Amino acid sequence: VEASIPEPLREAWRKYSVSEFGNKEEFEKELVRHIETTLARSMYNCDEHAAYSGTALAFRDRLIIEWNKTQQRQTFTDQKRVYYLSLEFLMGRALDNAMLNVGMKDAARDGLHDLGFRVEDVVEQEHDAALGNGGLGRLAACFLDSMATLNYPAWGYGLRYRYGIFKQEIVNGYQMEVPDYWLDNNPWEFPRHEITVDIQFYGRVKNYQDETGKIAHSWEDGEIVQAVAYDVPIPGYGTKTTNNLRLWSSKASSGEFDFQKFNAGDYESAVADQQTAETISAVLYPNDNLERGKELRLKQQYFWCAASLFDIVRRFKKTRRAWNEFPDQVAIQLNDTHPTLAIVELQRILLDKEGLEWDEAWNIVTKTFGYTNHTVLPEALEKWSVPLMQNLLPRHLQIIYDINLLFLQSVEKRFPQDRELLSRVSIIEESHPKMVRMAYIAIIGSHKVNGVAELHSDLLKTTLFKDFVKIYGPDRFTNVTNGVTPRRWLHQANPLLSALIAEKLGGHEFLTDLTLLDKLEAFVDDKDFRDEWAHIKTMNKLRLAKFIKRTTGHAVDPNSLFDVQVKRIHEYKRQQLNIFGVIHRYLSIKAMSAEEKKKVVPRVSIFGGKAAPGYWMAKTIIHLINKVADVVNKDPDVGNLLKVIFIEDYNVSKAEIICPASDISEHISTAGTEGSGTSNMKFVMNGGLIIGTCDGANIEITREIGESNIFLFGNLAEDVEELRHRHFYGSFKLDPQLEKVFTAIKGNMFGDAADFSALTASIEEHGDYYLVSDDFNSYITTHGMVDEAFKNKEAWLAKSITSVARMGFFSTDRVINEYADSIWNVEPLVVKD
Ligand code: GPK
Repeated sequence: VEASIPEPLREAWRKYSVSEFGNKEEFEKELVRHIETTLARSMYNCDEHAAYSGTALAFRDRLIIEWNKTQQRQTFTDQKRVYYLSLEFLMGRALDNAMLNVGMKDAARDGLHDLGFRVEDVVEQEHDAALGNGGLGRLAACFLDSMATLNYPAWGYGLRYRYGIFKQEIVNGYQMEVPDYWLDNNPWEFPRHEITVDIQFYGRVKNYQDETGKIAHSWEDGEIVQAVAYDVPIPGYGTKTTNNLRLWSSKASSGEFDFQKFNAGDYESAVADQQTAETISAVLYPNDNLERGKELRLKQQYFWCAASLFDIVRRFKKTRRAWNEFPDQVAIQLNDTHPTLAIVELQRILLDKEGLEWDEAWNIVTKTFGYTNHTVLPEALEKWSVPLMQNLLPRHLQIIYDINLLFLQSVEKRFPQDRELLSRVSIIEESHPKMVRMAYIAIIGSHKVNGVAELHSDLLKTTLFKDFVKIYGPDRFTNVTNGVTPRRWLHQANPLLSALIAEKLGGHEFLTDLTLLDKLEAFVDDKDFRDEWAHIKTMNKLRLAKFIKRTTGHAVDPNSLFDVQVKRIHEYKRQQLNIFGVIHRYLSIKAMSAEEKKKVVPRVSIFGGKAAPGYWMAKTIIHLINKVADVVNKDPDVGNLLKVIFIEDYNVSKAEIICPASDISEHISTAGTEGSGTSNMKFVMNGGLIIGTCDGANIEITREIGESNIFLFGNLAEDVEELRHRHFYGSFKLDPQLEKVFTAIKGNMFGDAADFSALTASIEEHGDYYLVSDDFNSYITTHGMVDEAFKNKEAWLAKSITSVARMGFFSTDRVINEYADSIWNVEPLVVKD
């Protein structure tokens, strides 16, 4: 059915086409209309949450109008589009971001004020959209913001989880997980019940001869689950472009399949099948940097890849172009290996559905895909068991075997007689059971593979993917160093600083060209400017102090040095090193005379982050932090010289309060383990200094801001292997300062020592894989330098201002332009009004 209205009838449409509110009064009118009709409330019955819903609905109307125009424009110009496939989009709240990106926050503030509300309180009513674990998911969210802001025709594709990342509660010092049911009254999604895709699982492959006598394959029987599209508008900053994030939700197929059971009177079992289907998009797997090979996870991956590919191919086919033009119209970026099946699925569609020859199809596939790797940690590399895949996706496994065969034959031709090489690069690992190595499919099926910071990309080339560099040459591998969006992480999170910078630079252009920050260096010695800078930091510390008081009951002094480590809890990120350092500091203070104590720089050590529910060591670290906090915070010998705070349920909206409030933040992973890190960038952008190892993007941050503006410590990546080897085959000697810390723990200073024995043993007895002991001395010494530096307020301020001025490189706008030029080959769609 043609859904487009014929030209003679379009006059009426044009006449009544909705328009956007453009000022305070029009906003108020829309707000009241939504509250009184959509929400069925009134001025006698309007709390902050209703004010939030009304405001969100008013803004969502604006977004969807621009969304429609953007989509029409993109369809009309028909240029190449980017599709960003990510299992995680850690969006956080949308309202404040929408107000700022659309440029109507002042109108909303004034309008809400007229009606009896404060915009800050209204914005806080929103539940975070937490469809991600950590850095990988937040990077995808920053990318969406930059792609829209830069006017790239770009869509995100993900899953609409009913439960996002769990909510963390701390009970008696232990992490407890509570489900995050977030979908009720979510104004930001538009269900598209008319956009559905049937997704097949299980079944078998039938081989047959087609008309030409060629052997063809079809995938038959099995089960069908339906994918339903939900669209989330993504507004760019200062542009009309509003892109789309399409999230798929699973539902039982309404095909004849199920009706058989209903008709047979088997109502209960039919409903049970329905629930099974809905389980696919029910929950985000809460692991970060870890893969666990669960069947449901593989189902999620295929469900999402197949629905997205169907959608992309459907859109392409409407243009009636020849298949070889597909890569000129479509670029698909794989956010980690999670969407690797998309490669196999496109090959299947082209072969089995569209009848292309293998080589022609494979050529299209490899030109279309790019793959981003985010970690070198072996436990994060995805492998799926062959029997599992055989059962769930029999045709895909066949295609994987064919890809592998052709690939190995080409390797064999170039490197004859190197059987070792062949078995090393085979997609199939010859273990029991055999395993499919997803990263290898992603490399072989893409034209570019990138890491996320220079060191990380170098390590990929020299270690994990070394053989592939030999086979394909170095050009297939590249680096695109991560960034963050300055709209959310400077403008939205730190309105005071953003306003001060705008005042000095004569406007907010720096938000879309972050390199303009370099103009701030001219003001480093300007007394008034410095005072204001310092004042803003204090205000932001006060805001955090209030938040801490409200949520933990602890009073912290904003004149103290705020030392922050917020990120997922992981042994490689080494929160244990931090808390051992805190214990060391505590013991030192307790041993001081009253006179000595006067010289101590008061500190607040702030922690936040979730542990994967099954990651015992990470949970033990959380437990230790909370137990240390209990003891330290009520010790009168210490008073305000040291406070330890664990912020529960760290998430995006809390990060927006925390990042602007740090004096120093910690990015202290074992050298060579952190892909990039992105919170390091957020903290420096907000005028905080950092202490860190020579790892991930810390190295490039140092290069940009200068060595004198960062506190680096610890062993280098190139020495890690040798050190680990020595721990095992030489003798292990615990660092003497760390030994004092362990003695305190073992003396039950922080509760039952048995609770922490696994943690101390991993270092003393099991080889200290993360080099906590090796780096401890350097870490403690460097914190001493931080204290000394903090005493010199003027010098500290100069470092803070200089660092911000030099952070221009770390905007995701730069990152997206690099992807667009070197991987996607797409151009922005410039909009004329
Ligand atoms: C990497 F492999 C993974 C993963 O499963 N989850 C995740 O958040 C992170 N990451 C890296 O650990 C960070 O270093 C990096 O900055 C981030 O991805 C974005 O690239």
